[in-house]
Amino acid sequence: MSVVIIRQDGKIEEWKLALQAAAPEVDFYSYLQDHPKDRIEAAMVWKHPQGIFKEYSSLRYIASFGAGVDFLLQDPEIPSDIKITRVVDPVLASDMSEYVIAALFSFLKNLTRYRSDKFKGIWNPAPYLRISDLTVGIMGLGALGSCLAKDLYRIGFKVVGWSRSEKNIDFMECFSGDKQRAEFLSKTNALVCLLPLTPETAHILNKELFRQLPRGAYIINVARGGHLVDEDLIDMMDRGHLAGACLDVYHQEPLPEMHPFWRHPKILMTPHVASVSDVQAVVPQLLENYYRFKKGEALINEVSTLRGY
Ligand code: NDP
Ligand code: OXD
Repeated sequence: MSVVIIRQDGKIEEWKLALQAAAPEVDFYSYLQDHPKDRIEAAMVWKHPQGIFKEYSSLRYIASFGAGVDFLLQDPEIPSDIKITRVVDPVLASDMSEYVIAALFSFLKNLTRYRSDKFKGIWNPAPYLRISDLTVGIMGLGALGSCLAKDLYRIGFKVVGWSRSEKNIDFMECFSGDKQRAEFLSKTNALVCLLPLTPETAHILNKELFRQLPRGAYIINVARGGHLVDEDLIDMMDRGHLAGACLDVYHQEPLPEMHPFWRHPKILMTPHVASVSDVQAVVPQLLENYYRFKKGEALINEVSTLRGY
């Protein structure tokens, strides 16, 4: 069997070398090189060029190089019988926790504000918050959200969580479904979005939701840009209802130069780097699925195309 690697971020060679070294008997091709397209049965992919899968008539499964699969499920040209897998990895989860913890401390201690004051030569001490002042609300208690909840609890944060199905986690209060969302939000001072992007969760971070948070709440969106209504965030920060936001993901990436987020003083921004799949950590599970596929066994970390994640 031959595998094609498709990604447009200049990282194909790094992944190809690691995969080839770990499985010398398999033929791995970059989609940019000449390759026998009719023999390709598996594709390992991160944000593909639209329409590319039509070229692979023998394709049987697609592995996302990341945790998210929204870019695959949004592609109407992928036949419904193609299996799709994603990354579930403890390194990815702990990297995400570390990022969110950094963002929370930056909020508690006004670091975004002091950084911008520094460039203006302003000396302006402001009151700060403590861990005990915050309840962190996590939307999405899956592989990443549940790891974050544990890490925050260990540090001493109060944590609440919201998911689609009911959860029972001993150290935190859990809410589920649309009916319990308002109660979850009313208890949350720092909201972390770790939901998959699906038709149900698109634009979920909007004015109506922000109004249900206590005044002065902080938003951390590390899931997908499509969860957020950008103008609503700006409006609610400018009115003083929200204290600020840390954003890692955007509707369009890279974020267009003229987008108001770039210059907004209450927004801390990073370029989709909260948690990046680590080659050494992830190669074994990509190969595990390759061997399972060869043996006709069920794949691990397969997503439900019906559920959308
Ligand atoms: P999981 O699929 O493991 O978890 C998803 C969670 O969201 C589950 O708890 C699920 O509920 C919940 N959920 C899904 N739909 C709804 C809904 N309609 N209402 C309420 N809750 C819902 O995903 P991961 O934790 O692995 O990843 C989450 C997302 O993080 C990824 O999809 C990706 O977009 C993003 N990500 C971002 C990165 C970055 O660098 N910025 C890096 C890696 C991932 P239930 O438990 O009931 O199924
Ligand atoms: C992912 C991501 O989904 O990096 O893994 O966003």
